[in-house]
Amino acid sequence: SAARRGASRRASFVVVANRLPVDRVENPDGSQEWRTSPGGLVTAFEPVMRTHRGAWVGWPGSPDDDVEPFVHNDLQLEPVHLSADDVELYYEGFSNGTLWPLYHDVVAPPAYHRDWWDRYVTVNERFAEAAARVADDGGQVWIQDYQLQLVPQLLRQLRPDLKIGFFLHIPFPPTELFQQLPWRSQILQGLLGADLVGFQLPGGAQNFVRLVRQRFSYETRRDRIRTPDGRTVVARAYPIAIDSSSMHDLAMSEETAARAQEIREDLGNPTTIFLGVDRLDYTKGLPERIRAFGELVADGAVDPADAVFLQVATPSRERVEQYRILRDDIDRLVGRINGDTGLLGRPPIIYLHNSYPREEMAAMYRAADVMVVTPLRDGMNLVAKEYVACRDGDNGALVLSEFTGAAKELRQAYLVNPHDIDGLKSTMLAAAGDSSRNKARRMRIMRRHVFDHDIDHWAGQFLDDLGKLGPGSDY
Ligand code: ADQ
Repeated sequence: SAARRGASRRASFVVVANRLPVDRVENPDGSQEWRTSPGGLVTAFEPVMRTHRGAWVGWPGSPDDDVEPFVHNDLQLEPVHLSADDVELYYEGFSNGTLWPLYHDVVAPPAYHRDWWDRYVTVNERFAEAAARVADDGGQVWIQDYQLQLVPQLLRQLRPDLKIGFFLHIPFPPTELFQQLPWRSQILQGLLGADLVGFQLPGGAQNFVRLVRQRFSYETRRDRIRTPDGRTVVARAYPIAIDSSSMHDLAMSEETAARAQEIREDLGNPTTIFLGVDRLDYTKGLPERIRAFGELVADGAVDPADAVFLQVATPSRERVEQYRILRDDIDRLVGRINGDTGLLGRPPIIYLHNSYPREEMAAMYRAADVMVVTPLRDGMNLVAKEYVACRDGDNGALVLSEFTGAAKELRQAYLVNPHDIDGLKSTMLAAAGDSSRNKARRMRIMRRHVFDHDIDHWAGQFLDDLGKLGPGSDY
């Protein structure tokens, strides 16, 4: 069968990520098939996967599910099995209950449990073994994100011939916070197994190098670390990007234009549509943003007959306690504001707790006059870049938190401190009320940046650098 053939093939380029880039979908007749998941990573790797023989190692997405290796759209998929216990301890526990809040500046308290950590080690070993099986001699392996920080070292022990890259999608925290972690040395050693460790921002790379110097006294020079076994590890920033032109083309289609018009009408043709789009996560600053907008309406600074806030939130990590509490808080807050200040048929906040296809997202971006992106901490934030890519001409305005990676690139956004409710209020008003000339000037510069630095550029930079490092190089 195709699955068997897939299993015997070794690949010269391997991506290792918590999730495979496919979802299992059920057809109306009850049969099942795999469909490529929406999202940037698959598209980012597509050009590389086409020129190399590519494989992807990851979890298929449901616990206790035995899936054989298979080939999907020319990409070889290597499923890693996770039991219900693994999901609870490694994924919901250590990854999302310990690392996620710790790495996001402890905006929620991280929990430290030894059984979570033990399972994180076991599952990382499983991913490393799968990658070691599938990678061809001297191949390149690119490991993704905070769930798999031990894989670089584990894989190097199994396969010293490989070039190993790692990219962290979330912030790497200040050294003082990282030091809280009872397993700090193990995590640093895990990452040091890579030849190239990529971060969203130079600050993250610097934090990592400083920690390695402090804890292990390894020799470091700028972005390079010498390990005792004589290797060089490079730590550098690669700000992640989007597929800007395909996002733009989608937004400019006739269908999307018509749908954007329909959305405006459904919202009662207000003068100003404010839009928020986030995964429902406590790092995204949703309550602060909603409270600020509610106050603007209560103050009379914003007239609900004339303006609306559309907040779209994707359901996320719903089995983790902190996420359930957040969801209830937001439900209550939105209900309170709409109840107190809404007019008949004109609630000031429209809140949708749902996930939408790319076409619908593009139409919302196109319909929005002010995009409000105000996380308390965010590695990059792709929503900000997607909004800019969806502009038709130089209209629209982006309100952007200083504490996102994107704020380092999109300097012409209306930057804001998301903890400052008065600042949020005045910045949202300023963005909505600015002259079209000012808005156009800002948007033009941001558009140029988003188109010049797209996802191909991102993957290309990382893989070019990785190609120069590792076994056999004299870098
Ligand atoms: P996330 O925390 O998930 O990503 P973000 O970068 O904003 O955050 O990406 C979210 C993606 O989901 C966007 O592409 C967006 O369009 C989509 N999305 C959001 N809500 C949606 C909805 N209701 N329906 C459909 N799609 C929706 C992590 C890090 C970020 C980093 C990325 C990539 O936390 O900081 O930018 O990885 O590295």
